Formats: sequence, C-alpha cells, structure tokens
Amino acid sequence: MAEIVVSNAGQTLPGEWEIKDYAPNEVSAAELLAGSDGWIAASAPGDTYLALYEAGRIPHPFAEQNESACAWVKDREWWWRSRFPAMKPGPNERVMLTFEGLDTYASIWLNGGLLGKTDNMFAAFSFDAGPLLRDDEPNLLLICFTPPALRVADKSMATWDIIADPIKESKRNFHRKAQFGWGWDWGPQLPSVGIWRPVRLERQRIAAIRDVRFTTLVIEPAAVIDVAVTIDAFAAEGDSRGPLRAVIQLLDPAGVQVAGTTLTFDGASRSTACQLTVDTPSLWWTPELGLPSLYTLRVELAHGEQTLDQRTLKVGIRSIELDTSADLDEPGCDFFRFLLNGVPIFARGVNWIPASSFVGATTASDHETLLKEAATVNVNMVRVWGGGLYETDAFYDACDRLGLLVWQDFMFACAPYPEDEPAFVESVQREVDYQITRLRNHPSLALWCGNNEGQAVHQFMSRMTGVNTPYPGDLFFQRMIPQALKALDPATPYWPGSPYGGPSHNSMRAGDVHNWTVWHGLPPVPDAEPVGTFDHSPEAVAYTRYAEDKARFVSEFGIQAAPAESTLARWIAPDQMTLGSEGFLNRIKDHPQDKVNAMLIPVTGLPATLRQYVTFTQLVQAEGLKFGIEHYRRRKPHCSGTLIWQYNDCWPGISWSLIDYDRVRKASWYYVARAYAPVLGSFKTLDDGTVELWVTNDTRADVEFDATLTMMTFDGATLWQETMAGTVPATGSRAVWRSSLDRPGAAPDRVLTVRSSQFADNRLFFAPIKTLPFAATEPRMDVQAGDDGALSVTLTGIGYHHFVHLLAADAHATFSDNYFDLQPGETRTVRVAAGGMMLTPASVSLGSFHR
Ligand code: BMA
Repeated sequence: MAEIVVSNAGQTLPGEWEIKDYAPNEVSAAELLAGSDGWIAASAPGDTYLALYEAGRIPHPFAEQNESACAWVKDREWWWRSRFPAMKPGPNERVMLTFEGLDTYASIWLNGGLLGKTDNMFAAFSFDAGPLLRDDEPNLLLICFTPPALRVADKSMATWDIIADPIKESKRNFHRKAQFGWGWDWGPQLPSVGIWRPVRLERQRIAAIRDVRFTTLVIEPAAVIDVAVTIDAFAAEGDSRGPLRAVIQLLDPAGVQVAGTTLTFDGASRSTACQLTVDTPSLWWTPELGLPSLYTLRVELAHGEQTLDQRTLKVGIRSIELDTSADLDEPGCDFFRFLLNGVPIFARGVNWIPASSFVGATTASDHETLLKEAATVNVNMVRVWGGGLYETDAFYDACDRLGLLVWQDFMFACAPYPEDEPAFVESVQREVDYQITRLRNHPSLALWCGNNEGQAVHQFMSRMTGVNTPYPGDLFFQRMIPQALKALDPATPYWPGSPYGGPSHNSMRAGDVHNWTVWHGLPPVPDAEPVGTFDHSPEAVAYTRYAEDKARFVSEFGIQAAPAESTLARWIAPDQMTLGSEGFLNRIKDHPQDKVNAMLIPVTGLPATLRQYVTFTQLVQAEGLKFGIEHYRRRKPHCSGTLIWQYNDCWPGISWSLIDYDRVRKASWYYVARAYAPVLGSFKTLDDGTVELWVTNDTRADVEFDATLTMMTFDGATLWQETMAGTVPATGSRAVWRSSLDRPGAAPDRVLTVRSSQFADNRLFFAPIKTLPFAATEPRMDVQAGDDGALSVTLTGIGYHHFVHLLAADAHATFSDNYFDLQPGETRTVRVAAGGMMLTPASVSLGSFHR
C-alpha cells in the first residue's frame, strides 16, 4: 500500500513548522541550513499573519486600523522550515513530496538541495524526494517564498477601474494567486503568503493511483456509471507477479455493495475504465427535491496478493444539465436553468467568498458551519466566486452532504489576463487540469464558469471608449478551459464567464446577469449601443428597480449592510465607534463610502448614530433582497436562479454579506430564509394598482394550499378578510388571487397580510416604510430561562410592529427566528441559545428602529 509516512491532510504536519523573514535575497538556503535564531512557530496549512500575531510581532491585522501596519509583510521574503524523520526509498519504491497549495512563488529545498520551484497557489506540485532524502538523520525541508512584487517588476497590463482595486501596482492579474488579497470592495489588502494547503509525504511501492473519475451516464431506469482509473507505475521492469489490477466496489448509502468489478492494466496502459450498473438508484438531490444520497466508491490498486494503493470517494448518482434552449413563452429569449436529474430547478443561491483573508487558517469546521447556515436559509446553490479560492476538499464534501449545488468559477476576476506570457499560460494550464481532476467527482458540482466579470466588463469598457479589441483572456475561457474540460470532465456544463451570453454580456435575453443597477447605479445593459451612464440617485438605485429585471438568471445582486453593532465593537476601538470616524470608515471598502445613503433615504431616512446605521442598513438590505427574490421567483421558469451577492465575509467589515465574520446573522439572513423557502407566497403589485398573490412551488409535488388574506389598519382593525384555497403544480409559480376593486384597497395606513399553513406569513405595505404608522411602543417581552442555558422569549404585539428583533452581545447566541413583523395582539416565542452556554435574561435586549 502507498505508505503514508507523514501526511498532514488537514493537520499540522510534517512536524512543526517555523518561519522567519528576510529582505529579498538577503540569505541563501545554505546559510539557513547552518541554523540561526529568531524563527517563530507556525503551522501548515496555516497563515503567516496569524503566526506573526501569535508571536507578538504584529497586532491583529483585522483589529482597529492595523491593516496598514501589516502592509510590510507582503514585501518580505518568507522562509518556512520543518524537519521529518530519516528515510530512504527501498527497491521499487519512491517517496513523493506533494504540496497541495504553496502561496505563491516558492523555492523548495530538501537537505540543502533544490527540489523545485512553484508559481501558482491554485495548483499542486509533486516531487520525487528520493534523491535528496537522508536516512541517517532527520530531513530538513526549507521553503522560500519570494515577494510577489519582485516577480512582476518588468510587467504591465492595466487592470480596470471597475471595482475598488486599491493597489493597482500589485499587478494582481499576473499572479496565480487569490485576487481578493490585494484588496476588494469588501475586503482588506492583506495578500497571504505561505503553506495554505496540506503537504503530503508518501512512500509508494511499484505503482500508485493518480486519479479516479466517477461519471453518471444514465440515471433511469437503472443508473449507468463510468469509472475511470489512472495510475503511475514506476517500478523497474521485471517484476513477475502479473499485471496491476484495479478492484472497484460501489456501496450504497447503507453500505451495501451494489456494483463492482476488477480491471486489469494491460501492457503499458496506465488508464482503464468500466461501466457499472445500479438498479433503482437513490439519486442525489437538493433538499427541496429529495435527499442528497451519497454512495461510496472504493478503488484498490493490487499487484499479486499485495494492495499497493487505495482511494475511497463519496459520490452521488445524478445528472446535471444547463438548459439554454429557447424560451418560447418569452420570444427572443433563451432559458438559463439547471436540470437536476431532468427536473428544472430554481437556483436559490448565494455567492461565496473566502471565509477569511488568512486563507490557510480556515478549517473544515468553519466551512461546515457556514454551509450549514446557508442550507438553513434554504439555499440550494453556492457560487464559488472567481476572485477568491478553489476551496478546500472539506468545503465540497460539505456541499455534497448538504445537497448544495456548486457553481464553480475558475479563479479570475474583473481583469484582463496576460495570455501572451508563456510561463503564465503554462501555469494556468497546470492549475486548470489539477482543479478539474480534483473537483469533478463531487455530485454538488453543477457548473464550471470561466471567470468573474471578464468579458462583460471588457465589453462595457469597449462600448464606452469605442475601442473594440478582443478580450485578453479569451485564450483561457474560450479555448484552454473548454479543451481541458472536454478531456477531463465532459459531463459538467461550462459557461465562459459571469455574466455572459446574449447580445451583450449582461443581457436579460440570454445567459446570466449581474444586477448592479441597484446599489452601484450601473445602467441596465442594453442589447445594443450606446450604453447608459452610472446614476447614483435614490430613484436610480432603489431596490424596487429589481421589478424591471427580466433576466434569465441573476448570478449577482445585493445590498450592503453593517454587521451587528456587537461585531463592530469587537474589532473597532471604543473611541472610534461613531459614524464617520476613521476606524468606522476603514471598514467600508466600497467607494464612495456613503454609497448606501441613496438606498436609505427613501426607505428609512439617514441614520443619526452608528447604532441606527446598523439597523437602517440591515433593514434596507433585508427588505430589498426580499423584494428582489420574490420578483425573480415569481418569474420562474423565465428566471431560473438568484445568487445573492454575497453570503459571507473574509473580515469584520461592512459588506453585502448575510452573515458577518463573527458569524452573527444579519436581518437579511432571516428574511432570505423566508423568501427562499421552497414554497413561497408573495404579493405582486401591477401597474394599475391591482394586487396579486402568487404561490411559487420549488418542490417536485403539487402543493395544495390554503390562505387567509386580511386587509387591516396598523392599529389592528380588519377592513376585510378572505379565505381561499388552491393548487400550484410541482415546480410551478402562478398568481392564485387578485384583488377586487369593490372593497377597501391600497392605502398608506393599511397593510395586506397573508397567512397559510403551507408558506411563511407575508405582507404588503402601500407606502414607504419610513412613513408607515407602526406601533410607537415596543412589543411586550417576557423572558424565561431554561435548564439548558437557553432562553425562551415571548413577544406580544401592542400595535403593528415591523422588524421586531432581539439582540445579544455574545456572538454565539442564535435565535430560532428574528426580524419579523408582529400584529396587534399576536404572540411569538423565540428560543435563544448559545451552544449550551448559560444565558441570562440580561443577555438579550429588544432592538429598536428609533435609537
Ligand atoms: C461584483 C463582484 C465582485 C464585487 C461585487 C460588489 O463585481 O463580482 O467583484 O465585490 O460585484 O461590487
């Protein structure tokens, strides 16, 4: 068996690491071998900034205004070193040293000899360590990371001025390195450096499995699966124990073998494949459609009686297609929708960014927790955005388990890329081949996408300037990646960019759209020239403009909101906890920093205090996303997906996220949970003032619903009430009720509510929120402490309350529900828990719109 001598899959091995910094080219590996002091402890995978912080060399880079005090880190040369036990390969053996992620320009020295160099944090590099290994004393591994700036000193290619791209001199587009680290409109400038993915040291005998491919060819009536195995056979000729064999077993979710075979590698062949048949398979589904059933695939590489190597994969049987056929009901338009096992789905999704600027420090449990939180708000698709990372294995494993589809960008964002640099092109090819091979077996993988906003921004800029040149990047997105996918993963759909497709690359007629009319004031991109101009006025950026969006699939849209005040207080100095302070403004990376005001003015008005800023921005984000999602979902199947920008944060800043860096849920988290529920009831106002109730059904079963519609005043007087029932077919969306004009209709002092046992309560206001006569007093609150440390908080409406919410200073506190409306006399009980910790009634307070 491939003997794993030292493996650090997810742990801090081999051995302990130490790091030390020098001026570029100040020392040589030979000098460092002789030993020196001043090394500090680090772990791999891990992060240089955090190691420095733990050693007391820097303040926490996220705290206060420390980001700029840490700017020197990127300009130093970083040496990492570690020792591992004495060893030498025996006969017919080799010892491979594999680096799954070195960030970024690394020279690797083993016992003073140069093992190799790397230039891409997104590719794995494997080396045969045999010739440099020692068997008489511990082996010393030294890795030198060169400052990125030195590698691109002689290069130039302008990046675009489209997003906050603060350090243009980073020339980020020349580095195969996470682009967001150079600063983004939601993140700090803290480019990472170091060992960010596991290092593996493996002793192998005769041959080893290089990779396994699992592809669902057919799903019914019996599933047909293609399994391909590729090996490296490296032993000297002349072994007499017969050919190498791959023993393949497929076990169902209960662990029972349902298919299997043994394949032989004949002659010089290093690849072999077979087809397995599974009768009545348990398919892999997203949660609203079924269970995400996982099978186990075991592959054993055998030689004679010996097992040389083995792989165990969790796999799913499912088909995934991207349907871009003509939408006959909207002439001139094409669908952009995913078919999972042949069923058209509405992608209720989010955009994922790296969970921390310290990319090597994110753990499997961080990913698990954040993705579970996404599944809790009824998300069924996560887009891994192109300015971040190809995520760790744990991330995709969690998506497989939770039934979350993954839209996977290749890691390119908002820039032209140097397709005429041979070394860069070669490096991208290595990365693309590696990542496709690594991720292709995940049942969650729904789409490969070329990049973020490359083609669209290039086209937008060309139209503005009148200079029309091909997009520098086409080599990758139109040729290299499609060719690699054809060879390595022909079953997963590919889309060249996001947004992409149609008469222009943000067209509402075909392909996907980024709606940045709301928030950024981008003109809705017409299908012909001329392009409009940016407009930041309140009317231009109002979230009600989502109603004009007739897109096929909205892969980005969103509104910024501050994190909880308690989160800000953990990271900002107390004397900076005011609106407009330097410490507060440092948290806003989008420019101009008061962009949110145009969105607040018509809805809440402008805040007077930081606390109000938090409440108002969270309210506008929540109401705006609700409005947009309801509109887009009513349009299904013409619109078949919404991916909210953005789900999470990489630091404690002010951003579009639903959940902040300290994992405190914003108001939008709760609003999205309701708007993304598989069965949704929502109101639509037509141009003539008519109101409709729509029911949207994302499940595979027809939904029979009941509904009670009530028109009331804010002090609780019922003007009329109507009860109805109906059916909405599987995966359908339709208007089920329309207001009649012979009874009291829309008026600023009224609210129309709907209640049903099949979907969450909803309501429609008829005037701007800031003008509505909500109850002036707070709801009644009764807090009971339970034996398990949790609290039970009962809230009772005095009048009509909007945006009722409980706050807790402790980031661990979670609420069973929050940020809801409460009608006069209505009672709701909220459970507040903090992972088993004791909460007291003083741990929670009622938030207010007015303070
Ligand atoms: C799009 C994204 C990101 C950006 C976001 C908000 O451009 O792809 O680049 O952070 O909008 O501006």
